[in-house]
Amino acid sequence: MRLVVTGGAGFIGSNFVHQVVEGTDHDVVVIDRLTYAGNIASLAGLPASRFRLVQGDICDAALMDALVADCDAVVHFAAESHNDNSIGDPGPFIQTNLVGTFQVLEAVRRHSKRLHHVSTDEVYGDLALDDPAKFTPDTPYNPSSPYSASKAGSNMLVRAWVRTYGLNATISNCSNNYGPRQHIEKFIPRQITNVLVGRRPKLYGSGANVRDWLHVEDHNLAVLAILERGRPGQTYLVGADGELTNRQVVEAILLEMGQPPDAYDLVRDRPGHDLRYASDWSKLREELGWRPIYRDFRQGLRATIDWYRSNEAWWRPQKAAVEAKYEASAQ
Ligand code: NAD
Ligand code: TDX
Repeated sequence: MRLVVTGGAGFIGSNFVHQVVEGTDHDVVVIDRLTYAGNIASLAGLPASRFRLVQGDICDAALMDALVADCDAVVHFAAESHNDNSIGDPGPFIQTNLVGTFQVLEAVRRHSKRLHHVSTDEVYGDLALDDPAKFTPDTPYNPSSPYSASKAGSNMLVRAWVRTYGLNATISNCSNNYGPRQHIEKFIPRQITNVLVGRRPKLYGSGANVRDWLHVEDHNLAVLAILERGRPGQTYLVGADGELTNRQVVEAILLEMGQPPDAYDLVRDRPGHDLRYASDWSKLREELGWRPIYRDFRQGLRATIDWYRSNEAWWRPQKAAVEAKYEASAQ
């Protein structure tokens, strides 16, 4: 297939492009606006015969139309993706995640192409720390932050285009990803690079919030399986059954990096901070045979730490500005 990959210079999208070009016969055209979160260096080394980067905005209807006309399927990763940024300035989230997804949908509708929409478990809201329940594909949306509300809205648009126009689209809602090429504003790379530059890791609130960590390559294998074999119109949840408190994650990072396990600071909590996410991903396992390959979080974390150690040029230029922004909000 010829794939258009939106947001392919970001964390998950760039890993997806490498996995597709190196592991399948599909060719890729990336459309990416190269916001602060996009990094052209994440796409280095890909063969020109299989891959092309177009710098542009998914909100640009004419550009999306031209790109979609010339492909077999669209994999839609592009988004404003950071909860903390959405609390400070929601505008770009409404623009890219809602208006941008609308333009993707309209281009796909005009040209009758296949679409896979990449979304998050955060659309379902949060669970109490001791709640045995898990999100299922039928759980009603109940988002907490401007980010997750904009993603829930984008999912709603996709569902409406499937029902009203018969669009051949699927949706995945995934748990927290970790791995190489993740922007250092995010939790795990922020703490790894803090240790590398001699700062103490920063935990929001008491550090008791829980996330279900999935390696980015496993997420992308799920996206590929759904793209190739998923049933039209369906929603698939993607998770790892790897729930950890943020405190446990920071302790693991400190241990792996040879620091005392309590060498972190507790800082101001995120307003509206979701407590815990947990997803029932049995539909993906039973229908498409997917299951995570990275079963051992500590092993995946070690490889991720090694990647940030070995790729300082990739993240170092942004470190001071990212930390200055956090400091300004006491985080
Ligand atoms: P990211 O912020 O690292 O990358 C987003 C990419 O989209 C960047 O390259 C950016 O330049 C590009 N982009 C932003 N606005 C654009 C626009 N208007 N036009 C074109 N390109 C634009 O995000 P990520 O962590 O890789 O997340 C990718 C997708 O996966 C998002 O849709 C996100 O909601 C979803 N998701 C992320 C996680 C996670 O843990 N990171 C988990 C579940 C789902
Ligand atoms: O410095 C920090 N300290 C801290 O305790 C940061 C940056 C975060 N945290 C906490 C907040 C969360 O409980 O760590 C947890 C993870 O934070 P983020 O990396 O910001 O991720 P989260 O808000 O959970 O959202 C992520 O997963 C779902 C992605 O950023 C989203 O794009 C995805 O949809």
